[in-house]
Amino acid sequence: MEDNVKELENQALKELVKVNDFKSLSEFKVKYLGKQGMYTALLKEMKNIPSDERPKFGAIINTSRQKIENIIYETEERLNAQELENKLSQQKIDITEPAKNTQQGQVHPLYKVMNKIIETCVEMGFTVVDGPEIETDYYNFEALNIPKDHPARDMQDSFYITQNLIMRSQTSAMQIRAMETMKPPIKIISPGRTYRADSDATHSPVFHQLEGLVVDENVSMIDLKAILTQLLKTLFGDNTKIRFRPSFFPFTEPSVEVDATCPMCGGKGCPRCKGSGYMELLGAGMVNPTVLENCGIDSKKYSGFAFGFGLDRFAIIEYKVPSIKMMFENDIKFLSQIK
Ligand code: FA5
Repeated sequence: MEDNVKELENQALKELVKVNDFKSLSEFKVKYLGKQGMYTALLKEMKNIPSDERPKFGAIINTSRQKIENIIYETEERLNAQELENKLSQQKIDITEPAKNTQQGQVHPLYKVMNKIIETCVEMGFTVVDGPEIETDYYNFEALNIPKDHPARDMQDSFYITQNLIMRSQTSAMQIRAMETMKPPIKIISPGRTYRADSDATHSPVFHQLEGLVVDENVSMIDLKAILTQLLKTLFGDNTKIRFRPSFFPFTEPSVEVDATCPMCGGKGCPRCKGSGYMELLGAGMVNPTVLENCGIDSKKYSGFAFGFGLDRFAIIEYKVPSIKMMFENDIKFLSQIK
């Protein structure tokens, strides 16, 4: 019996060495270990030997069977590795094949301009602060010296949510929030979305402003002009003409409006600039002492200036775009032309 086991084992080992694919391995398993297999047949023969010798022979058969099972496992590993190697050698990567065209996104022109202004301001020492787009009447108007029923409210046709809540019509609301929470010296900018019931080639119901505020001792109109001139020259280059015009805002005194050469006619005068050769870019002025006091800042000790850019106007000047609406239409053909 012992010899039979040894003989079967040798025969199995000889065959197993020759197994070179999964099909023959599976056939081998059936032939030797299956229900009708040769090891099972050997076990069945145990009934012919004396019962006291059966445990000994049972152990011999099981040890041999275990040996074959281990080699089957190793053969499986070998075949898997072989299969992987074949796959890898057949799959050749052609690194000279041109890549598929994928559409690459880019920063919206408006945000390019906004980022450029922010970078320039940060280099000039300004800190960026953010504020809510839905404002209370107090921050958007009252604290800025525009009480209810004041005619100055007509300058900005605003969207009200409730009697007291408004889609902010100007980032100037952030002047108040900054002065309430910071102590002078204050030097901040606050970019963001603003809303007004306005619509033509240079006005959009949703647009973007960037507010600037400087409060310290001895701040004067000279500082305002110097900072804004430097900022605009950095943004548009030295050839762009800048014009300061006297104006009125209830929260600044004196106030100015600042214009730059019209991008469409280069200053000659055209329908877009209504013949003036200039396009209005921002409002500015010395912070009204009443506003400083509204925020708990001693107006005898401190003074300040503020400015509010229309960022969309900047963008259409920078990229010579005929209508502000094109900035909001999400026309990929148009947007992808602006690099
Ligand atoms: C203001 O909004 C003041 N808060 C600016 C200011 C800040 C003055 C600080 C003094 C001190 P004004 O209404 O002029 O001002 O708007 C400022 C700029 O926003 C305009 O010059 C223009 O460039 C832009 N703007 C105004 N309305 C629109 C609109 N509907 N669409 C696009 N841009 C607009």
